[in-house]
Amino acid sequence: MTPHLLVQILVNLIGVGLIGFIAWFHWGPRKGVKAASTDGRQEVAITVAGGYSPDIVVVDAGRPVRLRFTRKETSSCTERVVFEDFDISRLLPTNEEVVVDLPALEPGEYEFACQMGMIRGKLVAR
Ligand SMILES: [Cu+2]
Repeated sequence: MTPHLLVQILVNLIGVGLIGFIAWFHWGPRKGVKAASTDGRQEVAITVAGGYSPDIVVVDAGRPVRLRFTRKETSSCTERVVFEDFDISRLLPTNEEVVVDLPALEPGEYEFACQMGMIRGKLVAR
């Protein structure tokens, strides 16, 4: 085996590894972010910029939830966040924190999205 061939094999292996990493990064299992607890209420801050970050929020079922949205962009796409399950629709002015309080949740998944439903996130209550 010539050193040249060895380098080629190495380069190919790195390439395959990178592809694997990218696939895992985009499509691999996502755990979501657990809401922090402060005196009985669970809170999580969500940044809105081309998407919701985090876009999966894990909360305890049976306790009220407070979400703090801050939209860091001016794109009209995300100017509203809609929680269909709760009949909640809030305007998110750029760089202003908007608090969304939700009642204690039954275990399950609750989606939120921009008004056109293009950008999505979800609450997972356990
Ligand atoms: Cu949108």
